[in-house]
Amino acid sequence: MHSELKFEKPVYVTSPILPDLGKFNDMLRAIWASKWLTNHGNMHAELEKRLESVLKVKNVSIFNNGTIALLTALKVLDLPPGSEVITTPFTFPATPHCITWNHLKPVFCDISAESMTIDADMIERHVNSQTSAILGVHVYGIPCDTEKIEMIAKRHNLKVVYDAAHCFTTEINGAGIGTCGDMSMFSFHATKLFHTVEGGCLTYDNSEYREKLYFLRNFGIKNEDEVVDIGINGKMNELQACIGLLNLEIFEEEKRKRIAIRSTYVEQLQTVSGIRIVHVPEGVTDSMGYFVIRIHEDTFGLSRDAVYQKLKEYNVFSRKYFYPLCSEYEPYKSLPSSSEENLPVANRVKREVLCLPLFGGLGTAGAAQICEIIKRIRNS
Ligand code: T4K
Repeated sequence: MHSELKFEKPVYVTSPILPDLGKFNDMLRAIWASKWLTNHGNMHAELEKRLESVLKVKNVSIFNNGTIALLTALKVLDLPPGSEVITTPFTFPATPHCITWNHLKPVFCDISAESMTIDADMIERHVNSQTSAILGVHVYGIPCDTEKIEMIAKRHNLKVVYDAAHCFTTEINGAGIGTCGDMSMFSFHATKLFHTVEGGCLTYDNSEYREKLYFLRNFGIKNEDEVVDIGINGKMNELQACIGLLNLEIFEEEKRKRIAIRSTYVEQLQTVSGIRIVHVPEGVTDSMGYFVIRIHEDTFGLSRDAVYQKLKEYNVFSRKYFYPLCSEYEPYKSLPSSSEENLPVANRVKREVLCLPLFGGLGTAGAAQICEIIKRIRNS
């Protein structure tokens, strides 16, 4: 232990941006005056409109969190109850849970060793007469093989939904990632680059979904006399929409700081043998949500878990997103598709990945200090 390298205060994997309190107060005054606190208010409408251009998509429907948004996406697509949805085990629990809450069955497909997203070449071996959709996750903002997935979907008449929780402002060759598939979900949780404390949205090309989602988000209420669907309460309140509007003004500055921090990490870690830095592919803009390394135990000399533990001694709290795999969770572990033989790549990758702190306040000096700690850990 090199105590001179220990951080005074805990350094977490992320730290949220926060708008100027004075500006927030000004907006709160407007909300106080209107006494309109939730149920599709002005701030809500304004945020939805602004996000359409920021995300470069045709339609945005915002929700009170990403999970409810994803739940509603699968609902609006009207998939046959009990049908199967092919998805990845290398994700946050929300992804398979949304499938299950919709009375659909998750079928886990292995991931690609390089992108760590669902392996498009493996999807078709899981397709059968019960399959209704594919739910891919652009993990850490690395896009799934959207072209191949859409070809498979066309061939078998399947819907495609993307969990783009990590993808705020990710673009593929200049196009918003939210234009892919039938629908995409973005998370605006406090731990994301852009946030509304809790929140999320759906993006989609087909404008027919807009009205349906509007009803589904509000209990299925069409008007005072009619309830037309089995909806949920998925509305974002005005205070959170207000935080969102203000955070839209500052997230780019945060992104620039993160780009500088990322450069420091890359510069200092790329020559450390046993560490592989995860990059987005060419043509893709990095959403700067995560800085991920993959640790090769034999070459590095220590396991990922050992590095994770040792970093804690220095007050650095990295995260093992996504370990364990969703297929190992109690409700899913007995599914046939959860077997280790079906998921060899995911079972390897889950032991390699480590998300290092990435947030503007860390500064490049903080990142350099973390790199130094990692190098010392390796050589100790
Ligand atoms: N799909 C995917 C692929 C996702 O990754 C997620 C969410 C979803 C769907 C669901 O979207 P939402 O329904 O959440 O919108 C965190 C987030 O809570 C979660 O939103 C996110 N993914 C996941 C990757 O990360 P935890 O359990 O790691 O959170 P927690 O509380 O340990 O926070 C991580 C660190 O962030 C803390 O150590 C400190 C820092 N932090 C956290 C909070 C909440 C702060 O500094 N301030 C804060 O307010 O899940």
